[in-house]
Amino acid sequence: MKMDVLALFPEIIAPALQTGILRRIQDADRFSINVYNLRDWATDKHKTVDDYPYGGGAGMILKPEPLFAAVAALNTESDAQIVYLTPQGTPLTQSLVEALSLESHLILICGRYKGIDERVRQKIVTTEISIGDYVLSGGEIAALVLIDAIGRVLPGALGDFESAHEDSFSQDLLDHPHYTRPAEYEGMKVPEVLLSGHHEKIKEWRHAEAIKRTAQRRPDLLQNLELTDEELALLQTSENKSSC
Ligand code: 6GU
Repeated sequence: MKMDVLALFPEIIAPALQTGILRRIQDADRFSINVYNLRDWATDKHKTVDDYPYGGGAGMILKPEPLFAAVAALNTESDAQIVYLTPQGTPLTQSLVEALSLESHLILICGRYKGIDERVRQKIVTTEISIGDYVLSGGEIAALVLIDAIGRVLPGALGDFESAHEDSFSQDLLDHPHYTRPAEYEGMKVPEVLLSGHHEKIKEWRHAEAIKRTAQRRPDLLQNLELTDEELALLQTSENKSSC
């Protein structure tokens, strides 16, 4: 996967790329990422990248020329998906992350101010993505969220291939509780089943806890699932318990 990022504040993004999994997959040549300052494609001596909105109003708009020039310079194979990070985009989900992780080349455009000239969207942007229903001061942090989420599902990112597919959301359920030593801490005990060594029972317990937790915290997620009779019975029991 090759990724190019266009930003007005590349320094927000660059340091995070030198840490953890993102560092490791770049070193392993699984992921090649470059962050560019959009000002490098400004054409005047003041390096102007924004201008006033036609029709008036508050806030500045990113000019079309630097964005068109930057994307033309970076999309050398003409095969890149051009992703614009904006609160108006498609909400980011794990399945969108996985779909994007299969692309060979992504160019991310981080907005600032009031956004970008509409003609850039019409002509070159292929995907618009939002990371949630709140407003950030710019797209850089959203880009970093997307980069991190994609990076960790790339082949070779996780030591244990399974762990990416076992975690929260990969099966549309929240994660089950986790415990480590000691087996008892200030009177609070680790559930017996986890100490039993009985792998089948542990798996069942974890699945049951994941279902209960999802029902309590994110019932909306369960609506996309077809629950088995056993799972439904489990929810019935835990509803009765929590209403006592
Ligand atoms: Cl992608 N950009 C900005 N500026 N704010 C956001 C966002 C993106 N996603 C959620 N809020």
